[in-house]
Amino acid sequence: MDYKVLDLKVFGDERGSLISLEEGRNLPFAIKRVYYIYDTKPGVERGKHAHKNLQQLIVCLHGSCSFVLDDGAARREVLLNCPDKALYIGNNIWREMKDFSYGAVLMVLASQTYDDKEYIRDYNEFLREIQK
Ligand code: T46
Repeated sequence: MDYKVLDLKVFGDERGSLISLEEGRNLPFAIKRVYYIYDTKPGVERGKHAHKNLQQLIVCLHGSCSFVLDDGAARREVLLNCPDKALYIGNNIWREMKDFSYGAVLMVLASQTYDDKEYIRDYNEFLREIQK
């Protein structure tokens, strides 16, 4: 399944912590878009789609959230609960996000600009797409 959980290097000292995401070093693509998700309401689930052509790196900057990842053959669950952990997701992975803690903030770095046409929002269509 085309996903990875990366342990990011923390530059920490008595002043606090700093993490850098840099193309070619710990970021496997050039960033074309950044978005963030916050103020999620209790019990909500988000995502429930796959992308035909999009790589993303996701960091939970505050709080926690779970990702369910599915490549049509297996399902994995990843808990993001620390800013020094990043979730990389490649193409053709169905994702669902759930269990957002109060005040959770997710930052997402994306390899492409927003294009609604490259989303697959129907699970059966996703299964058909990955058979091709
Ligand atoms: C993903 C997960 C992790 C835009 O106009 N531009 C954008 O760049 C994005 C990401 C969204 N939007 C609009 C489209 C919808 O009207 O914002 C609204 C909410 O988007 P969506 O329902 O797709 O949000 P999530 O949280 O279900 O999914 C998002 C990303 O869309 C998706 O790529 O992998 O976060």
